[in-house]
Amino acid sequence: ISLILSHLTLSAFSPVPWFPRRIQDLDKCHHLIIKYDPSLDHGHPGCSDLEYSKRRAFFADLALNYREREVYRKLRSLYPTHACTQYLDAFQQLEKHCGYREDNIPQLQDVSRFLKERTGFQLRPAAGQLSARDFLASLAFRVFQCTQYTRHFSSPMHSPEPDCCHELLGHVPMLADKEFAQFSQVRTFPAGPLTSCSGYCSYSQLYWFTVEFGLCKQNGLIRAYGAGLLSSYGELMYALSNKPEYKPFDPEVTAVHPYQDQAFQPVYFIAENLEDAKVKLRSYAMKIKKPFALHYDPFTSSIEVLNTP
Ligand code: NLE
Ligand code: FE2
Repeated sequence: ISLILSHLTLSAFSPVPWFPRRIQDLDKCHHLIIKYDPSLDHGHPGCSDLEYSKRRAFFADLALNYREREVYRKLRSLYPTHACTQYLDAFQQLEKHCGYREDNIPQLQDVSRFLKERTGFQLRPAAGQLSARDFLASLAFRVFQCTQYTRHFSSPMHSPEPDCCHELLGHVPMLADKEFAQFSQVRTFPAGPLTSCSGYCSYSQLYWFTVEFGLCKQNGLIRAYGAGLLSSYGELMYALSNKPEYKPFDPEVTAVHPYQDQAFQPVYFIAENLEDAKVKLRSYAMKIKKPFALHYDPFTSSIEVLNTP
């Protein structure tokens, strides 16, 4: 009904009502007739069969999620002008070797194998959005915890929470870059999540304004390297539109800048380049007093505590 109404409203202003003109427009032709749905039609033979209804709902979800290709297609068209070169290089590799395609959602295990070979990062399925502490602690082991569900189909261009589009299109390509992988690992950040609350809090903010929403300069232009931007068509365009406020990336300032995760960011921090951001973070980390030092042993994948009192 809503589709018919919106067509009628539109046709009051324009002589030609909306109808699908390109095959991709069929993503918008998804309105259902539900009068024979088993949950509503009491004469339906499967009306009281819960298993049957569940199975139908499962397939209905699959059909609706078929629209995810819209997220991929739109973002991909923006990357050449909005994403940093590290991202573009890795994305090309992922399309070549890892099943990144409009009509395919790659398997976590295949992507994890790909990353492991390049930067030692591994993906691990998470049941949902994790606490900042658990999520950040995983990075110390070069393990990236990934959500498995997809965003609601009614809002493909922005999601306030992570979903598999965000992990696969936002984070994975950047994690395939050696330098960025180092940057993401907890050891390069101040104090690390395990040492003290103040260290932990500033770590969240630094992570948020770099790994999630960071911008950097490249050949005199501003480009995105933050995953929250690279997985949101709406915010990626907004972030490079000159409408938001921009500040130079400076760990001292960024670490105390409040952040919100409800809507587009009002402020973005611009790094001179990724190398510079890493160097600045390191020297900021050196200045923070830590009650003990940590050492990560890559051979045993374990963290050792050094110099305990
Ligand atoms: N806003 C991002 C997106 O739409 O993909 C997700 C951000 C998660 C921190
Ligand atoms: Fe994220």
